[in-house]
Amino acid sequence: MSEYDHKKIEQKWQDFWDKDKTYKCAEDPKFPKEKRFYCLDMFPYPSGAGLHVGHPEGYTASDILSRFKRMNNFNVLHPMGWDAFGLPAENYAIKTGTHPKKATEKNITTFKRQIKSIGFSYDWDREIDTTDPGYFKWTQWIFLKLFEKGLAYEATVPINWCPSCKTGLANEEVTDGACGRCGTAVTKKDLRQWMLKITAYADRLLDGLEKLDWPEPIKLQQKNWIGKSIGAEVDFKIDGFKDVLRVFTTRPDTLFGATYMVIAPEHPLVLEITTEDHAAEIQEYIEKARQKSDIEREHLLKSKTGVFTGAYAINPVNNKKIPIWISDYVLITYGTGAIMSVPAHDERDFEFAKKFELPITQVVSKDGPSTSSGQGNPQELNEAYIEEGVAINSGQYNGLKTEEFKEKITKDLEKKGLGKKTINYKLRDWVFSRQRYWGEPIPVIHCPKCGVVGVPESELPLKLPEVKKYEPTGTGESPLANIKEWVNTKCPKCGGPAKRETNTMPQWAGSNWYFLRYIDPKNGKALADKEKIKYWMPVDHYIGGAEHAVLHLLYSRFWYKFLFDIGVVPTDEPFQKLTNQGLILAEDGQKMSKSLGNVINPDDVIGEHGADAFRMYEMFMGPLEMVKPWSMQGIMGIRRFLEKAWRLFDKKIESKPLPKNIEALLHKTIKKVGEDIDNLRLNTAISAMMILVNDIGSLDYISKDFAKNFLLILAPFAPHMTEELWKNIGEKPSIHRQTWPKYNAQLIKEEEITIVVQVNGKLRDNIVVASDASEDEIKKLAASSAKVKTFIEGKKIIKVIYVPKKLINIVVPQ
Ligand code: ANZ
Ligand code: ZN
Repeated sequence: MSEYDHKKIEQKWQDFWDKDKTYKCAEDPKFPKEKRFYCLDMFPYPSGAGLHVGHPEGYTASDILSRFKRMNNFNVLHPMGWDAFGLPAENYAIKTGTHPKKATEKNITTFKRQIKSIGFSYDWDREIDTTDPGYFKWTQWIFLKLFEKGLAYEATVPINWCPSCKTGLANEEVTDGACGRCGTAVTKKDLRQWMLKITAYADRLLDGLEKLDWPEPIKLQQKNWIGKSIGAEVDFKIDGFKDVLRVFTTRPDTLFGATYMVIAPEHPLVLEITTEDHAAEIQEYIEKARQKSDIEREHLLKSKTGVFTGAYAINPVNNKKIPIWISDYVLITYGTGAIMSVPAHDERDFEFAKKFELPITQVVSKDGPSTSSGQGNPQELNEAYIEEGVAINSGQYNGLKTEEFKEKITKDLEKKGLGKKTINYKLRDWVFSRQRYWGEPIPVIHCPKCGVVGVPESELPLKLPEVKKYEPTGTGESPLANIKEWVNTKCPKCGGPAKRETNTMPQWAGSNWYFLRYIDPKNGKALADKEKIKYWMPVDHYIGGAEHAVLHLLYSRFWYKFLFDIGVVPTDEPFQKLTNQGLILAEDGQKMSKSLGNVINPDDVIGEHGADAFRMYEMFMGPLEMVKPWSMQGIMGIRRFLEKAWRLFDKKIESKPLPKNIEALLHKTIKKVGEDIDNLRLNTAISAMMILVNDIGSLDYISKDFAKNFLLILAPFAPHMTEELWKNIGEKPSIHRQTWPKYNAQLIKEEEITIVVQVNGKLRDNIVVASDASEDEIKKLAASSAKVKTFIEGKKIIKVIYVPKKLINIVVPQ
């Protein structure tokens, strides 16, 4: 009896696949466009900690899918690379003085060794590294194009600033007011920045979501992030001033219920309108607000704070004088930085009004003035009524439904020059510069005469200069600013003395477009050949973590749409289908973390149980999208399955066919595994193969036909073991170049059962169904039998009794 020794097998076949270039892929004209398949993984950041068991979860799923597609005669592009710029390598450089490139290379080596040990079918000839100048030349090239088109621009803006990392951060990099990298509380700092005008694409980024086959929660997160709001801007006169206070509202129909105004502490009118007796209090409040992040300020549950300015506005619909307050729940960065408060119909306003005893006037009711809920004694509202409804207490507009009212009043205000229809977005332009060393230099030059000039394309890539110290200067300039020889240069336009931009790009830059570079990784003339892009794009299936719901996936879509606009790519959405893998937790059900000491190291698992067991276990843990805890027990179960499968091949392989029921089960399994892979239901595919192995275990022989078919369907899951057994049964490697087996539909059909159909306990018919037909199917079939119909037609069915695989009894009134 031979022993299943994964150590002997796995390395051997990995070497073979490397030499054989088994997974090499090219733009073969043999495969037309509809027979190519681009299966993409979210490429990893090669951290110092090495591969995490979460990485191979998505990678195994995409590998199984890629192998399956290849076996189904698809030309499959399945590449891997490294998202290697980023702060950890730089922080490590600061600590140890090691060049970030060195640390990065070392980490890549580790990651690559680990990934290769799992036997994925990547075409390694297409490997990319975002820190390679041959790669980032094109990241810089895209930036130059954005700059040429006015979509990359300079602005001095208050940005999120991490005092610990000493760098600016994008909104997307701030979590609950803290730096997403180090957790330090983020403050605001006015800095000159490079910005990308992603807002110019807001509508297209929104509309494009419609046609994508993505998980709904991800689409929703993107939608909310873009945050399109249709409403109106309305002008309120300020009592005693020439200035007007402009507000943005999504509910102009509630104007009659506006009982006070709130403006952001940073609003330019604050100091002007504040009366002397309130000045000190206002000053103090402004100071405090400055120290809070937007997220803290917006938090719904937070108790509201605010101060009265002493000034009043005039409500344009009823000329009532209403007080103007400042409060930090109004953000200067959204709308006009000022709101009309309608406490009866907005939760935040309601809470504020209660706290400061401001009047609450109900102006919308569920069903109009005639009902009890409509006649509001306003103080009776226990909470804001935020639903739409019918107008009350609104003068000539009473009785109008919310939608009509909104439209009508917006038009009326427009006529009087008091307002207009307005669309607002939550999406902000993207702060694109970082004051750090380890990123792509932004390829522009500042000339005192010509202004900002792009580095000529012929001078790309603009490489990073060597520096001695990697610490950011802390003044808001990157370490590059200290390298005079690099900074001082000539203006490409006028030839005069000029200075290089010293900011670098954020890590997102390189990961924005990497999937295009895999298509043509060595091209020196273009980011990728146009015909090849046309052939491969869009990505058919993208698999990765849900934590990229907004950042990476929104940025990539933005750049891709831009590349579409300048004619570089043929479509305007990069990723047709997206699947998110669920987090893998530690055995204790907690997140894996070094500090808890519960991290599972893939190297250990593979060493002990083998890559095939590791792969299959990760897929068997549960549905791919689900969050699930690791279990050593579980992986041992998979290992035992593989050993059992291995021992099947100790049996005699005979030319006689298998017993009919097993033959049928084999073909059913072929069908099920294929369908399951197509739908990424990999756990149930594995269960089906387990049942097959169990059932055939009772025989003392297997057939050649069984041997081949079984190995073929197991091959995408356990590529090493199946390759070895394929050779052992006398076939030529590689099994991974074979065609997916066809199942025999006839055989499956023969697996049928007969069900007795009764009406009120009397036999009326026999129906024949597939043995795996569902209860529902069987009930429907029974009810549609002509013989049965005559007894039940026109009668109410009281109940249907089903005895699985045997009998159905339909009970009707006698
Ligand atoms: C009056 C009103 C009455 C409002 C009502 C809502 C309900 P979205 O959907 O997020 O766009 N708002 C406007 N600018 C604001 C700012 N800078 N900071 C905080 N809140 C602001 O929300 C738009 C609504 O949020 C606006 O409509 C405004 O309150 C508030 F029954 O105006 B509303
Ligand atoms: Zn110049």
